[in-house]
Amino acid sequence: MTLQDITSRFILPGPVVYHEEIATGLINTTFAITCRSGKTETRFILQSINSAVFPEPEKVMENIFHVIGHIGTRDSHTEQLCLIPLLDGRSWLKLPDNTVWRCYPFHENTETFEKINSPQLAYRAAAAFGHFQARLADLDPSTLHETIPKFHHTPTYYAKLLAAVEKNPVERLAGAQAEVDFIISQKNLTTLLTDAGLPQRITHNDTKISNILFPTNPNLPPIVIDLDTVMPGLALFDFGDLVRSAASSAAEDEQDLSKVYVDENLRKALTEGYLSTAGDFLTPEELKLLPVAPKVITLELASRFLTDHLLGDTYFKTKYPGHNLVRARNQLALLKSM
Ligand code: GN1
Ligand code: MG
Repeated sequence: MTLQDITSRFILPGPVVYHEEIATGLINTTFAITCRSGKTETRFILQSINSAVFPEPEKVMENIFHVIGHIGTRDSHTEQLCLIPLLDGRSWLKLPDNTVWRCYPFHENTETFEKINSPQLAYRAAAAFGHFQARLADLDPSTLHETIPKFHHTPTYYAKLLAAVEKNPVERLAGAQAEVDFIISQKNLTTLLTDAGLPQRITHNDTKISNILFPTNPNLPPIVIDLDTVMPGLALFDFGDLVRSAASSAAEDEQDLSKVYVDENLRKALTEGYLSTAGDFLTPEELKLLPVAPKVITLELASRFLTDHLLGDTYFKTKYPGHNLVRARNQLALLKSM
């Protein structure tokens, strides 16, 4: 099936005259497509869901549809989040091979960042993620599917790393032993969030800084994107992952580890921004564990990248050999600075 066959199923303003791949995400395949109608050109995001990562992609779409609908009843800014319907009235296209495609409006005049260095942007991003959680606080978490079981269950990732070490299927262990040993030395961190009896909420679960669109007009609120992992979770997973990605002084795959450390000004701004919108619903137990959450999630990501390296790079997209090992080392450098 060609891209043209796929786009012809959606209600778009005209034929697609141009497309380009956006290769920043680590999981899905994403295109920016341009449709022409008369003299007007309009861009859209067309994306297929990685069914190796999300074995039931339609459940991902049901979650997104449900969450967008719920937010729509509470917030007038719903143009921020919407799905372009298909000609048959559905909201996503399922192909016989289990591939699912969806189409979103392209938000023009916005920017994304792999890293930021502005406390103002950090504050705004964190407030947007907190606001996202707040708007879903009255939706029963059990109404959403757990599309990737135990997605932020850090002890499970720790166990998966040990299994990969044991198996060493592509014989990369020797080059990664120091990183494995360091993660093992941090085992006590793995259970701090999951075993604390914190309340289940609906969370975003992928709050990295590149999943926020910043309008170039600073008076407009940032837009939370990539709702694929919206599902039941802990509020602190989102906060921890946000600090992990947005308070880092360098991109997630910076190789010069002397450049990788947590920027305390950014961390402070993220904490204040998050509490400005989430402070009202967080429990005292959640507030108590807030400072440690970034460490747990950074260790989790280091474990995930290292496991994928040891298993031969089957999960995260890589751009060069050893990319996942670079990411793991980067995350461990970040962890050590926290
Ligand atoms: C993946 O697809 P993307 O790039 O938004 C991953 C996240 C990781 C992130 C690390 C479904 O997110 O959990 O934190 O890479 N998503 C999934 O960059 O595994
Ligand atoms: Mg994602």
